[in-house]
Order: sequence, then C-alpha cells, then structure tokens
Amino acid sequence: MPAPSPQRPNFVFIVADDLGYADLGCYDGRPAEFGPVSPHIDALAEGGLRFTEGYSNAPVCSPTRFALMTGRYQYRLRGALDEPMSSRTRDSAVLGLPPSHPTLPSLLRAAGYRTALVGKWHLGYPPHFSPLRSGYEEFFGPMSGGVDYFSHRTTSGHHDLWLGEQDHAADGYLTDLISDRAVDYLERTARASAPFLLSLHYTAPHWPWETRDDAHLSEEVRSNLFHVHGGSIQTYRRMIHHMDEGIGRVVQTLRRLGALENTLLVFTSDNGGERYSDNWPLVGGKMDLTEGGIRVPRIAHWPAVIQPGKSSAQHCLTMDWTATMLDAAGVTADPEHPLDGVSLLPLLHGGPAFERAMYWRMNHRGQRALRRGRWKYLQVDGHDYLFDIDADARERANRAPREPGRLAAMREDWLRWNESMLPIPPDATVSLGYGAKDMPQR
Ligand SMILES: [Ca+2]
Repeated sequence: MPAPSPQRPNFVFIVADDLGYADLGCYDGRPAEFGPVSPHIDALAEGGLRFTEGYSNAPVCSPTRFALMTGRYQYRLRGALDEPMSSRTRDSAVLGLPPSHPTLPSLLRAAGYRTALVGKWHLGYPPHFSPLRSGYEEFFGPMSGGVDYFSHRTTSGHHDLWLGEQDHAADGYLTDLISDRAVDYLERTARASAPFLLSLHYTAPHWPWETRDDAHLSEEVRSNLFHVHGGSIQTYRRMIHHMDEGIGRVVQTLRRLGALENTLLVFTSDNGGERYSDNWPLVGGKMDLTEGGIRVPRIAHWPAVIQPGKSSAQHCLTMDWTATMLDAAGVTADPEHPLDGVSLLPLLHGGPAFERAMYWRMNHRGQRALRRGRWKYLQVDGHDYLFDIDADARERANRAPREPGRLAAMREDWLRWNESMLPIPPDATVSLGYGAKDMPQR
C-alpha cells in the first residue's frame, strides 16, 4: 500500500444528472457521430479506479442528494420521501435538508476545509433551506430539480439561477456556466493553504434536450421542460460531451495549479438513465429499482493514492463517498447522526473488496430492493423476485420459485431494515412528468 498522504486531500465530487450506466465510452458506450462522447471522463477512468457495481442511493434526484449530503440513508428525512421533490415545494418549511443536520460540507468546513457547491442543489429553498445553510461557503446554480439550459427557468416559470441566496442573471448555456464557475473557484482556491471541497453538480444530461447550439428551443420548452416532443440520441450525446469538455477544463486547471496529485476526484450520476440513455445491459432506468435505475458510472481519481487503470466490482452507494471523504480528511461524523455510509478509503489505498449490503425503497410502484453479495431481492407492484446479479445483471432469470428460503430470508432482512427508517407518509408525492399517453412505455 502507498503511504498515507501527509496533507489532507482536496475533494472534487462531480455528479451528472440522469446519466445512465453505458452512456460513457469507459462503460462500453457507443461513440457519437462526432467522435467519442466522453474523452475526458474516460481519461479519468484510465488514470483512476472505475467501479463496475457502483450504485446511487435512489433511482431519482433529490433522494440521492439527501444521502450524499448526510452520509445516511435518505429515508431518515421527510423531504427525501418525495420522489422527487417538485417545484411545488418552493415555500415548504418541511421539504428540504434541515440546516441543523450535519452534512459533508458542514463537517469538512468545521475542520478547516473551504467548501463550494457549483451546480444543482435540489434540497429545498430559502428561507428554510439552502446550500449556504448546510455548510457551503459558496453556491452558484439552480435550487430546483430542472431548469431550461438558456433561460434558467423552471417549468413553473421561476428564474432559478442563484449566487449564494441571491437571484443571479447570467447569459449562457448552463453546462458551460457551471464549468466556468468551477474553474473560477479552483483558480481562487486551489493554491491556498486550506484544502477544499468542490461539489460540482451538473444538470446535464437531464431534460430539456438542448445542446449549446439550441438556444432557439428555449421558448418552446418553456411550459414543459420534460420536453416530451423533442430530443434525440444525437442531442443527448452532445449534452454529455459539453459536460465532458467542462470536466476536462476542471482537470486541466487542477493540474496547472499543482493540485491534481492530492485531489480525490469522483465522477458519478445521481440515478440511472432517462429516456435517451443507454443502460445496457441493465433493465429499467430512472425511477426503477431494477439495475438500470440505480447502477451508475462511478470513477475515483487520486494520483497520490489510487493506482491507475484498474476497475473494481466493490459494491458502493452514493453515501459511501460521503463517509470516504470524511475519512480521508480525518473528520469523524456527528455521534448524534452516525453514518450509514461505509468508507472506501482502504479500498482506494489498494485494500480488498468487502461485502456491503445495500437497501432501497420507492413509494413509486411499491418497490423494494436489497443487494447482498451476488443476490438481489426485488419487489415491484407487489411481486417478489430474486436475482443472481453476478450471473444475470439484466434481471431476467427470476430465481424466486427455485430458492424460496433465500427469498424469504432476504425479504425478512429488508423488512427489518425498513423498520429502522421513516414510514412513507400519506402525503408523500411521486412525480413522473410523463406517461403512456406521451410515449409507449418499456
Ligand atoms: Ca437525476
């Protein structure tokens, strides 16, 4: 094992929005007609560790972000029980991340880290909630779940681009504005003596389906950002490519400032892919607890510590990275809010993979899932399934009738876990945005 780094590392945690398992070149994604979709992210995989069984805490936006911020199962907080939090929550004093709750940025900041969120928040609005109230010193981005890339407005028409807690007018394509701000932050921060956390939460490649050259679409998607009448695989890939270009600039800036070596950079997605995504060979996508909804790209890059060019089948959830970053910074969690996340730091240092049970739940379609080792218990619409994921990641060979004992044990395991979480209240919402009348369903 390499010796531990003498200085506390920096963290750049990059989240793509609705990016699927096979959308990137380094996950066997197909190239676009313009060439490789994700050359800079692919280079991070070559220089770092690529996870083949990395999972999001939820198959939808805001619940995963609750888990990332708290390092705990999101089902412990009421706001995370909406799937996802919609823009109707704007005035809510309940639906958001409570400022009193310890977070990744608040714990790091208390330990002397500089902290910034550049990009999407989606964890509630001021005056009750905001990134600045949850540990970030700086915030630039939208607070809602989705905005138009050019007008920066939500479906309900609210302008939703903020600098701190102030409305912020800016011209430009949101992916580029986010990349510009990230580079600007690094230039102001990376040479300082204090280490930093930069949370870089792109909205790409989330709908509406707009590339940098599609400003003319802004007006027509104004009242329906779900954009059910538009988009294409070509547009989708270009949106990923725009984000990839920004990530390339971020990496280049870190390198130029001499900060790349001791920065743990993680790239991942908040949930599985949406309608134009490629989740092959997995079934399902966003909102589903089948693998396509929760297994996501995940790359860790840290030249000082991680051996380059390897992949790992270590099971890990989004919240495990919260635990990992705190561990790498030498910061302990608040004893009143112990982490559910498990630190992967020993693995990053070259240690062996370990078993790590993972639990999920969705109000939508009454879904449950538990992955333990090679086995997965899944319930959808009242039907119980059992899959050997190592043999059948596509979840087409249902082993439940052949292994009733294993199924029963895993169901009991899930039920015990669920009792330790908040129950789903009657007023919890499920927001789908479109359905069978808009396009044939899978
Ligand atoms: Ca998302």
